[in-house]
Amino acid sequence: MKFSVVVPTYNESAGIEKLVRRLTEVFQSARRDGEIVVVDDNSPDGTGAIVDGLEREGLPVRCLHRPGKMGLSSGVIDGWKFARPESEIVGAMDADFSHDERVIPAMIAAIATGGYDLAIGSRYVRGGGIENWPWRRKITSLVACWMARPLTPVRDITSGFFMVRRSALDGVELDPIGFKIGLEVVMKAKYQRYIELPYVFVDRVAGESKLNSKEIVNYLKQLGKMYRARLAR
Ligand SMILES: Nc1nc2c(ncn2[C@@H]2O[C@H](COP(=O)(O)OP(=O)(O)OP(=O)(O)O)[C@@H](O)[C@H]2O)c(=O)[nH]1
Ligand SMILES: [Mg+2]
Repeated sequence: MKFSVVVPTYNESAGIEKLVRRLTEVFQSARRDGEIVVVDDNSPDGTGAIVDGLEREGLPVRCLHRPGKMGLSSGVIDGWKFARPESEIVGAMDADFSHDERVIPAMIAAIATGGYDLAIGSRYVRGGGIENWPWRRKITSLVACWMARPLTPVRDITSGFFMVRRSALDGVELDPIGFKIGLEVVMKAKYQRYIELPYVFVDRVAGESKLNSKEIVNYLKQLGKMYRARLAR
């Protein structure tokens, strides 16, 4: 099964080339036909031009250029539309090496042959974890996940690292609010079985964080909408 991984970027020039090369190696050694779709929001640091150069070099990557900073979730959604039509699996990961690309073959196998429709990279199942985050961020993350527990049994609901059978998204309207596209997919996609596969999250090694208090408010708004929809039903 072919797949496309969407990597949204804003000012990720410090790491994007290394990430694309690493992903290419992972795809090759797992003998999987994967495409990398970078969605760049006209990063002032030239991330998009670097990706165009890698595409010209023949690496399995294409860049969707958007005119300005339009948000992580909307980037992932646009990237899925831009992904080659042959890809039956689509997914998302961050550009800052927080998400372990070596888990991707297991995610693809879970969907292609394991009978799952959704594979989520998870910090909160056995074998998963977080390295070098300050305790304050760890607690914020745990509270964020805990707040969604009445809605879903998924443990790492704020994970931005996952793969999904593309057909599960057909006709599904995803709200591009904020950072948590994974929550939208878990709550709205049409899937039967999901699996959480462990990985160890490492804090970004290069570039600057784009997570700010506005995104925390967006997450609360997003959850609020979902609780209201649940109550209405
Ligand atoms: N295209 C696009 N990408 C974005 C935008 N905001 C964030 N990103 C990307 O989304 C990914 C996640 O952003 P991060 O800044 O790493 O957010 P985080 O992981 O919650 O926080 P840190 O790891 O502490 O930086 C990265 O690849 C960013 O470059 C945006 O507005 N547009
Ligand atoms: Mg990050």
